Amino acid sequence: RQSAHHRSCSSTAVVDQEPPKILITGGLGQLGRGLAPPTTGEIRPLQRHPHRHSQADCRRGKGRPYRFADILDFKLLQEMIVNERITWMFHFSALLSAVGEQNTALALRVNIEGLHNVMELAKQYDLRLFVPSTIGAFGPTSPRNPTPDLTVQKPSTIYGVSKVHAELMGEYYHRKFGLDFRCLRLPGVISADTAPGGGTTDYAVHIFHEAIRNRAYKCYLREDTRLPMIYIDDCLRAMVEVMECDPRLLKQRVYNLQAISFTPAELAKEIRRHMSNFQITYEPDFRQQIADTWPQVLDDSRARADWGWKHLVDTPDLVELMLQYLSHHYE
Ligand code: AKB
Repeated sequence: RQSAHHRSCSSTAVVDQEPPKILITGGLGQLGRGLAPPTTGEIRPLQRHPHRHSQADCRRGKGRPYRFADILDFKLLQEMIVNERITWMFHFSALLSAVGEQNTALALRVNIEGLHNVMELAKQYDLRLFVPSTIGAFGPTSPRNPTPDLTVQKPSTIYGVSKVHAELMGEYYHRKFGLDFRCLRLPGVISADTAPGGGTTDYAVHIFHEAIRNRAYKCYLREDTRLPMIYIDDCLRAMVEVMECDPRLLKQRVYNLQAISFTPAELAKEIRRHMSNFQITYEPDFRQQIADTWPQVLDDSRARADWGWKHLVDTPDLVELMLQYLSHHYE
C-alpha cells in the first residue's frame, strides 16, 4: 500500500512534486530540536563546519510550527495529522534508558502505548514513519564488538525492551499493512546546543560542559567503557537520508548505524589535547550496569552497502566542534 507521494519517491524517473509535510513527536528533545529548531536564528556548530550537509540543514528550517500534544492522546494526534495533511512522521517521544529505569510505568506508557498510537495513525493515513531504535535494543547476550544487525536481542532495560518492541511492530506493520516504516539503531548522540535527556551515554555531552566550566568532570561510567557514539549532524543526516531514499534500496526496515566508538578515558585524552589541565575522575553508578550490556561497536555494513551511509565526523573533529561551540556559549 503506497500513496502517490511514496510512489513518486520510489521511482527514479519521477521527480518529487511536493515536499513532505512532516510531524515530529518529541519536538523539543535532542533529536527534535536538531531536526527542526522551534526558535528562529539558532546557530548550530556544524553550520560553521566544512562537513555540514545540506540535506540535514535544509530540514532545519527556522521557526517550525510547534504544538503541544500528548503522545497518549490518539484523537488529538489524529486531528493534527488530518488538519495539517501530514505525510511523514518522525517519532522521537521516548523515555531514555536511565530515566526509564527510574519510572518504568511512565516508560511503558510513553514508549509502548505512544508508539502504538503513532503506528496505528501512520497505517491509517499512509504516512512514511521513522522511529529511532538504539544500541540499547541489545543486551548482555548480544555480541558486543561488533554487533550485527541480526542477532540476539534481549535487553535488560525497559527502554531497550520498548525499542525491540518498536522494531518488531514496525516490521510487522510493514509486512502486514505495507506501512513505510524506517528505523535506525542509533548510538549515543552528542550535541552542543541540545541536551540529551536521561540516557546512559549522556556523559559524553556533560563532559564538554564541565570541561569548559570547571576543567574537571566526574564520570559515572568506568574509564574503559567503550560505547558507540555519533555527532548530532551525522545523526540527523542519517535519518533524513534513510527517510528520503528509494524504498527499493532498503533490504530491511531496521539498520544498525555506527559512527565512532570511544571510552571515557579516550575522550578525556582527546579533550586534553585542547585543554591540558582537564581532569577526569570516575565514580560509576547504576548506569554502568546498563552500559556493560550494550554494544561497543555496531556493525553497520548493511546500511553502508544498501543506502550509502557514511559518517563524516570522527572523534577528534567532534571534540573540536563541541569545545569550540561551548566555549562561545559560555563566554
Ligand atoms: C541512552 O543512553 O539511553 C540513549 C541511547 C543510546 O539510546 N542515548
